[in-house]
Amino acid sequence: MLPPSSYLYMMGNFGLQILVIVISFLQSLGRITMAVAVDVSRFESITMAPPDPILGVSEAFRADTHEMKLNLGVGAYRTEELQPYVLGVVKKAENLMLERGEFKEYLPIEGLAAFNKATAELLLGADNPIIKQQRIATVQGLSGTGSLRLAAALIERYFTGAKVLISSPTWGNHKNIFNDARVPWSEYRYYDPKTVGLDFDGMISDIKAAPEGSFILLHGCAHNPTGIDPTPEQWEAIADVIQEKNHIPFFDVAYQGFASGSLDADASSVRLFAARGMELLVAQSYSKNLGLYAERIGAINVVCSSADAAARVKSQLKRIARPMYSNPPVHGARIVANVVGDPALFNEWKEEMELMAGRIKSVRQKLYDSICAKDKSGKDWSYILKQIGMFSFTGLNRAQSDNMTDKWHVYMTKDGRISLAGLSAAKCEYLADAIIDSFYNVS
Ligand code: PGU
Repeated sequence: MLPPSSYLYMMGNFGLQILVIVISFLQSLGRITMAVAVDVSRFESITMAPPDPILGVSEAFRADTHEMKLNLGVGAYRTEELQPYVLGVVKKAENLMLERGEFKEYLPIEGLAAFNKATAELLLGADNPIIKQQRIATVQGLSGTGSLRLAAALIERYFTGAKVLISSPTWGNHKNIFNDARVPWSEYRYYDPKTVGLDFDGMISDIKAAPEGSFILLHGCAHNPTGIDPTPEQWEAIADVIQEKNHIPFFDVAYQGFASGSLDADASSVRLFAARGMELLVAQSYSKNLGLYAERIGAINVVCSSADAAARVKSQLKRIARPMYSNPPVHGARIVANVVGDPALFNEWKEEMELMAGRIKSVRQKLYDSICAKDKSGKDWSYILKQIGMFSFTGLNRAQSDNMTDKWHVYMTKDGRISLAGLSAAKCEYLADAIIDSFYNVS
């Protein structure tokens, strides 16, 4: 038998025309569908992305069925029963919203006015002259991450080529944010493994050595992942060198209230810089302190030297936000505005925050006591107590952290960070055993 193409050849041009007419006729009757076989995906060149170093830990935890498993990966507050916690004031604020029958129409691009007012006041203090002088541009963002991303886009657009200096180490997503925004970054020394403390001299000299006009990313309080913050005197010296070098401070405030239990004390670093008349950027998040993780509520604030500059900066932040996500969600913004704007709810929030911060401090103490009681080697574990906020930077290396997960079912990030917010008093002894085993038996 000849191949079909030979018959077509033999039919000649005329035969081909007849064939085309017949196919067209059958197609018009719907009898023939022309299918193109797809056996190679158009997305073939896309490789599998690695799991996220922090959020990927929760996925692995969920897949583990061991009864002693413990999720100390993500920085999310849990109760003593290790259950997620919705704050009482959040429930009250949500009830208020239902009673008022509030609408769901679009917010303006810059977000809810009452939220923007409340968040700037919470950051700087309600009676700060900067607010009265309208020198602050505040735009509601998609929580801390989205707010940082807006600021990164502003830097890329108006300070092209300027570098952002980030601490070594830092929250893992900082690098992704600046990479995706095409903002060059480099690191300044921060953590000293020898003292398990701050490498203050290294930090100062790296900030000094950066090209003039760089952005210096600082953790407002409760440094993530180390839990090590500069002292008030060290903050002054950091401000000195930043001013000297004409750098622009860029604060990431994701834990206001969680470091000390006090909202004002935890904002003191930002306020110190602002009081010097410096221009600065501040990204805020309400994920931790109000437990609004999934509501994605936060803000980007730019403190400027004049009201006029602040108005222009705000207009450009809005211009950046519009094609990214158009305008932000309203629910979390109303919760924050209701809580901060109502004196009774505001006080209740402070009490709940003290409670959360207190529970973390007490498991920190219990973990330290348990380790000291079990470890007879004389090793100094006191850094666990000195660190503040949600995390403890254990100093465990990658192999030791793997042992924590593979042998003990303790899920944590591979940099040796554990979230004490996910630890209960009941599990401290177990965690102490896991840490001691990993520290001494894995190199
Ligand atoms: N900045 C710092 C220093 C943070 O630790 C976090 C959250 C954020 C910003 C962003 O928080 P938003 O949720 O966008 O408001 N870090 C947590 C949460 C998990 C994550 O990586 O997003 C953590 O466990 O480090």
